Amino acid sequence: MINTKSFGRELKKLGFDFYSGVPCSFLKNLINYAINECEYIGATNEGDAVAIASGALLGGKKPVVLMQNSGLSNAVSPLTSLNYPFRIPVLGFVSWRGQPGYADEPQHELMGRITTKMLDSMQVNWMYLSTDWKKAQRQLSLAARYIENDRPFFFVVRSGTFEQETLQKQEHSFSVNKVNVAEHADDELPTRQEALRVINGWKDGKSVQLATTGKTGRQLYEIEDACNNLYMVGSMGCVGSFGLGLALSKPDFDIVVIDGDGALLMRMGSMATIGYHNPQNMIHILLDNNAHDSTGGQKTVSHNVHFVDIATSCGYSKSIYVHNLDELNTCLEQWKMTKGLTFLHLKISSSTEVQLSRPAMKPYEVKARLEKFLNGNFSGSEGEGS
Ligand SMILES: Cc1ncc(C[n+]2csc(CCOP(=O)(O)OP(=O)(O)O)c2C)c(N)n1
Repeated sequence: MINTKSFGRELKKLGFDFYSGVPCSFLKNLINYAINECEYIGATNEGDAVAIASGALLGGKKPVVLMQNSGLSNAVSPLTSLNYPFRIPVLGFVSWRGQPGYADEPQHELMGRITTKMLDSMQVNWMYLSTDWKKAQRQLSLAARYIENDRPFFFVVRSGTFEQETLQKQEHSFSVNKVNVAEHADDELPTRQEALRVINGWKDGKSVQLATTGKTGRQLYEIEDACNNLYMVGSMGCVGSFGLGLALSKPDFDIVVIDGDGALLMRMGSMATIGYHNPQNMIHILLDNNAHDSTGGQKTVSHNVHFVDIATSCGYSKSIYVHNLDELNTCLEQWKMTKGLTFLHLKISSSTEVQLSRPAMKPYEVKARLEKFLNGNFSGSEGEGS
């Protein structure tokens, strides 16, 4: 068995001190260590944990994700369509429930057989974590080298790998909503392009715009490609979690998350995590066209959902229904002055623009450019525009 504290401190020495995950009993001692001695963001879903960790990486952290192998399936979308194309390395620990030859419950049997095959298929480098301390130390150094080369690395963890680590603290604080503005007028239904132009007008040398999967990113790119933009081409639904990880790790930057109704509905659990952790420097804007516009305009059920109330009950400090572009502009102006985790819900028209170009840069080039911006290597006007 490995002494969990020594292992965690070894990880810390290598720079890994930011964790996100969903618990597994095989990993509970490492999770307890992370809660006791590091920053641990408990996610509602393993895919969101990967996205939170990925945002934190852009913010300069070396993040770790912890998950049961059942949850690896939840993480496939970001691992294949965020971490892979953007070359965002995270260090993962995935438990090995259902290890062939060992008695386990039936729901783990198949996943136990395919866990490492799934990692291989996703081109994630991995190793079984040794229970021998010296070997485990060497494995960690090797993993750190993979991470330095922008590739994720996962350890597959067997039962009984970590010695007991007792949980020292459990947080029970509350994030409380202070402003809730409900719908009280007719919607003017601007186009997505008009809404994005207003949002983009508030971009400055200290803000980052994260645009959700599909046409939102493509349209923002058309309006203005900029070093402080990130177009989330894949990993639908992950933009909020990614924004959370970035906002927490870069508190001096304003993080503007631009979401779609289909995407937000896909991973709505992330709002609970965002609301709880409540980064003051994040605004979450939902452009709601009641459709999956990017894939042909199929209806979503967003017309039946009160997002402002959901954000309110999740603990967003301010949650505001926005009826038109003037209100959107006013909200952004006020947010620039007062900050606080804010949710804006704007209904937009469902009419789709004919042809939108796609970012000419590769996702990993967009990431590298944003990292450079966040590290202050762009100056003056460069930081504000293309
Ligand atoms: C996990 C996953 N499922 C499905 C898709 C395909 N897809 C890409 S964009 C999109 C629609 C997104 O809808 P919404 O967030 O409402 O934005 P809109 O297209 O309306 O701008 C879908 C279904 C995907 N990329 N990833």
